[in-house]
Amino acid sequence: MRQNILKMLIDNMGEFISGEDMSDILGVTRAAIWKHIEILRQDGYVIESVPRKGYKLVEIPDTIDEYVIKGGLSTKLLGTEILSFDVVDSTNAVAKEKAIAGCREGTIIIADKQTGGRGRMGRDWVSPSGKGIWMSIVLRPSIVPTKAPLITSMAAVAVMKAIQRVTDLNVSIKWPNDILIDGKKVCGILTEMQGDMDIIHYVVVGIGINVNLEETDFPKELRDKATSLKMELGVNVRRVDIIQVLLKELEDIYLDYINKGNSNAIITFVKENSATVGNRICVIGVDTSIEGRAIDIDDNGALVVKLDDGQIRKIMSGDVSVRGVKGYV
Ligand code: BT5
Repeated sequence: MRQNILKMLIDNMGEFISGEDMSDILGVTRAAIWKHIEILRQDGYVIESVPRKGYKLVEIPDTIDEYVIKGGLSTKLLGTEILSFDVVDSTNAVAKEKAIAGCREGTIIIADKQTGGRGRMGRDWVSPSGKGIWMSIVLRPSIVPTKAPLITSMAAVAVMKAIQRVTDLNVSIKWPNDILIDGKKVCGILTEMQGDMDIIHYVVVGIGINVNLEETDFPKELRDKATSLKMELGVNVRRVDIIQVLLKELEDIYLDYINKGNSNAIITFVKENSATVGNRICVIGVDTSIEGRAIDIDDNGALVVKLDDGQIRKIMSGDVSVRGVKGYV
């Protein structure tokens, strides 16, 4: 019921709706409406009430909460189920448990803080409370595992579009899983997959976005490599706004690909906004490392590199350093 009341308030944000209309439409007493409004106020919603006019939603809190996120969400698949936590070890770890237990596609695990946030190859991911988006999405795409890198690209495109739409900041994608502002990392994506040779059982897409972190939230060794939206803009950004736009963007891109099987739009976008393609790079893989020029991204989302001796290599994953003014960064 609270979700329905909230939806009505959000749909009419800034305007009054009478308690009588709400109780007629929702089929509950005006006293019940009032009780739910009180609880919403305790949760941080600013709701004005004026006799004979009704209730007016003035401000939505920026809490990581299922009700708040669902409040303005216009997706059909992503976020139908949202599990929100104050603290977890890693949202990817929780998402994997849920995926194995059979949760539905599109389930979101999101936390205000992670105590064991992870990057690739077990690296740490800084995830303090109240300042970032630490979120994992469970997908069950019917695609072959070789296409899995595309899922990371889809997430990168969605993050980039959401940041641009909400903040107007200039962002770029560093293949395969970083979003940069002015060469500094503002978002990392950790895609983990479970499947057989020819079928994917589930994919967990973990997205970490530094929204309102301050320089002092990062350990010293990261301060010249990492940034946040707030550090770039000088003002706080609402996490919930980014989450809602991001989920809608990702859903549109994902469903379009699943329905049509065509990755052109995704790849073109990644290439056009790439901090990698066209540059001299160094890729450190699990057991090899190569240097050359990144020349393309193929249909599966793999990076195409031209080595100095003219050989062409396709890289599915790895750590890429892009040659910049300070050497490779
Ligand atoms: C990544 O790994 O960039 C993937 C990060 C994914 C984080 C999300 S948060 C939600 C979900 N749950 C999880 O547990 N993880 C996912 P990688 O490319 O390996 O980069 C990791 C490196 O980035 C670290 O070794 C640091 O150098 C740097 N780093 C750590 N925390 C950072 C932060 N908050 N912002 C920018 N850089 C960071």
